[in-house]
Amino acid sequence: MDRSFDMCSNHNWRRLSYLIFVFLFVSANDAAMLEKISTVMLKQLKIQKLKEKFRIHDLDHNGFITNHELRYVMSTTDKQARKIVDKATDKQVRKIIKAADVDNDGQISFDEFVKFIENDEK
Ligand SMILES: [Ca+2]
Ligand SMILES: [Ca+2]
Repeated sequence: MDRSFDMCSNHNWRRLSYLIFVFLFVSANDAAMLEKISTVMLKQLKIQKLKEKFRIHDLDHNGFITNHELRYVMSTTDKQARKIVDKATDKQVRKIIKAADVDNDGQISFDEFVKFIENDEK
């Protein structure tokens, strides 16, 4: 129930963004403006995607990913990750958390998650 509602609102969100994008695209007439709009839209879409990703990992939806949540999600969503996680020690999982954990509170907030993924993509 909860999940289907989420999917529905994501769908609406995408549709709305697309319509806004088309509207701005048509009404803007200089190249610099167009470029600016597409950059903003891309960034928003990216953040939306990251939010979905973050939510999958944040099992109790308290806004933070803990050691336990990361371990659990990694072991259930990805076969390859499961192999690694099965072998990984708590210490290794903590290492992943630590790599992303900027304020050292032992869990990953959304901001930390975004930064971590962005660094990963570079
Ligand atoms: Ca959590
Ligand atoms: Ca943190």
